[in-house]
Amino acid sequence: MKTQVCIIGGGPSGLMLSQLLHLKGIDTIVLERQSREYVLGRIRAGVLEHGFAKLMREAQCGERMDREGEIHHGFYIAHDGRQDRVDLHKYSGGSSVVVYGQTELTRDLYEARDRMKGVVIHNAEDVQPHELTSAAPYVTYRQGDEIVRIDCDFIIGADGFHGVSRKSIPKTVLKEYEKVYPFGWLGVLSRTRPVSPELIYAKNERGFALCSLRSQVLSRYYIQVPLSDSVEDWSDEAFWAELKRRLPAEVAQRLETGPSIEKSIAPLRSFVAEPMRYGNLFLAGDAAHIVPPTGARGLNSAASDIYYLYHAMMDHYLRGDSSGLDNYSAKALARVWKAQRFSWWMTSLLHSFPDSLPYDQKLQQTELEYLFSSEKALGSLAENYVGLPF
Ligand code: RFL
Ligand code: PHB
Repeated sequence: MKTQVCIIGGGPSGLMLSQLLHLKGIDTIVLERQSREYVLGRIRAGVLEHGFAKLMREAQCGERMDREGEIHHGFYIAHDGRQDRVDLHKYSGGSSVVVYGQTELTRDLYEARDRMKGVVIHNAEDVQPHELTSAAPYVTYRQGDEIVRIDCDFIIGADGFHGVSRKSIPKTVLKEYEKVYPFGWLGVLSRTRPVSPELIYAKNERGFALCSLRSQVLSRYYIQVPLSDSVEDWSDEAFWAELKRRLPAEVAQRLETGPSIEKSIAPLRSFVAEPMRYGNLFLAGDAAHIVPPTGARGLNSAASDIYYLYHAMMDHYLRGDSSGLDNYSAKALARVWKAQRFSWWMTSLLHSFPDSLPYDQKLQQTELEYLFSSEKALGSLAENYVGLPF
């Protein structure tokens, strides 16, 4: 087979780039290791910044998001027996975020790819990029007993944190920066009415908790748990009881509980790989960088990578200008590190750290007091949460 751009990974990054390039007449093939049902079964992001929403519209995939997604102008931080609201609209100069699940957005992208007869190959096993520094790179994969070869101009590694693309860059070239947190988030999805119309991030000495939602009938809740815990350790009853303990009493009182329809633990990690280009391989999204979910930045950092790559590919194919491809890594990393900083800050602010000193706890408390006493500090939080410009 032959294509212009071979994309490894059929998550939001890979599908979005494929769709955008297709609309500009640039040919792509997407290789996804899992089945479509498996990809759509993963429950991940819920909060999208406007930059991401804009890209969905540009990809002609924004119709359902605009109809069913909720615009949120603020969220709450519960701490020290109080609930303070962060007015995103006021402090970010009129911006907001969209609450729309990653599952739904991925479904919309798959539907658009189908509608336009885009090639997305599922259950592609042993995907391997080759000849990355040559002018004729190619990708191989196995389907049953058959090895298939795809010749292309460029390979995009959009295969998430555990993918093969980043690993195919020589260790002498790649520098990895990593911080692993000593806890994870246990998440529960339930068909219950959300406890609050806006998200509540709760700091509690028992650990962090988050009340989020997917719609007015679908709630998403998280609690911080030690890394040694597994999903089997947490019955639904135990989860709801612990969540209630970490929320302000009046919120806990009105919390509607019900059976979980999904329950999983995500370990918290920060990670960046540099550079994001090696020869004709370009990394995008979680393949190159991971943030702890506290600042809702993961998918949104992927969006800026895709935006830069999309424009760089257009310049290359439609105008013969490759400067965007040459500058991609530096440009993408500049924004990636700002998302890293913000996610680290919000994680440090709201979680309980097992080895923290009384001194650290005092600083955490002071940071929160400062935040809600300073319009400038709130402005900084708001501009990062709604998304820095691409
Ligand atoms: P994905 O979604 O991991 O997709 C990569 C795809 O590549 C496939 N793959 C391979 N395909 C072929 N060959 C191989 N060798 C392959 N290896 C892997 C995988 O099957 C998969 O389909 O990466 P992508 O597209 O870059 O998207 C990134 C986002 O998924 C991620 O950043 C967000 O989910 C992070 N995140 C959040 N981001 C936000 O912006 N807002 C949020 O509110 C938010 N909440 C979250 C989150 C992530 C979470 N978890 C579980 C880590 C909440 C949670 C709990
Ligand atoms: C979610 O709804 O899954 C969600 C929302 C906000 C976050 C992280 C996850 O910061």
